[in-house]
Amino acid sequence: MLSDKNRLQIEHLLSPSTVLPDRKTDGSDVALGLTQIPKSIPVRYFYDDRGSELFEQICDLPEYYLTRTETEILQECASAIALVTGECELVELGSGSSTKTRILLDAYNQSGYPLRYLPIDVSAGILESSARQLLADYPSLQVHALVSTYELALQKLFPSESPSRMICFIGSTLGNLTPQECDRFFSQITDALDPGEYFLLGIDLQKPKHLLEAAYNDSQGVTAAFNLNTLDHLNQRFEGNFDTSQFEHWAFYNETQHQIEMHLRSLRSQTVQLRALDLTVKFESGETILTEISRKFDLNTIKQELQEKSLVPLQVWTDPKQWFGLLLCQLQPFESTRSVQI
Ligand code: AVI
Repeated sequence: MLSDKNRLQIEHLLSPSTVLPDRKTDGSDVALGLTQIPKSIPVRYFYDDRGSELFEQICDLPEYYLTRTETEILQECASAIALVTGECELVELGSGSSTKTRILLDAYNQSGYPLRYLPIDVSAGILESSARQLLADYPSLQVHALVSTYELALQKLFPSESPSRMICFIGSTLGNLTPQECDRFFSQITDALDPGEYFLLGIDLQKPKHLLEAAYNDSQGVTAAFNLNTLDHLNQRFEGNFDTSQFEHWAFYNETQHQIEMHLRSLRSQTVQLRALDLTVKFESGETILTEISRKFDLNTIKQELQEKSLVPLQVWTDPKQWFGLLLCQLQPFESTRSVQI
């Protein structure tokens, strides 16, 4: 058996030499968002250490059904997924603490397949600690962790060392992309897979407004703290002076666009500075900053969109209330792509 040292490889794709200049860390994306009308902040600024911790807490909230429901679906279908794909390498985009992935790892383990897992996350700390925990819990697992954005990692993936590969994008993180970003993302998945390889996608489905609004306005105020933490993150990162007591969390379901929109609303007219960006931003009383969209999907529409990228949905699982969907897709070459009835 290989030692832990030989079973774990951590590769940093975000070193300054690989991504220079980095629009994503120099703050130009923040300056752009805060000087546009309406104002916005890129979604990635939720996830500093405190934000990631708050997100973990959100996943356990009674109103936030997403994590719970997807976990239940995975428990039901993980062995069927392993049966369809056979031995394969699991690539997970935005792996975080890899909690739900363990259900898949267990299923592959039980099928007796050798396991290779490639978690991809921008947070090196969480990647390394969860990888070490996984090595301890799965004695035959090999982990090749990539500290990277999805985009970069998808470009840099080597051909799979296993007979096949499955890229997993679960948790409905797809919902945080605009339709244009989503279209580009699916193309990147297509480019990263070889024909016959797999894509596992978890998505939150459309449902009544009151259920959605409760999930993003929880009674304990964790989502509000998560949203407001973005301002603390910007303060710390760009020498800012946002006063979080002068902003409030505001989230609602836009039924036309089928998306939750999360904002921060200014409680008075005020001026904020971000010294490291040489930026002064004026807010009217009641003015809002868009911090996130969380799109809610229709299964037939998303299946069509996947199919258009040659990602053929083989099987779809939902919970009994049809709140959440998990789609197992297979990349087919363009020539042989046919419309399939599911
Ligand atoms: C990460 N993402 C799928 C979450 C969502 O539901 O869109 C982020 C989140 N925002 C507020 N609560 C959770």
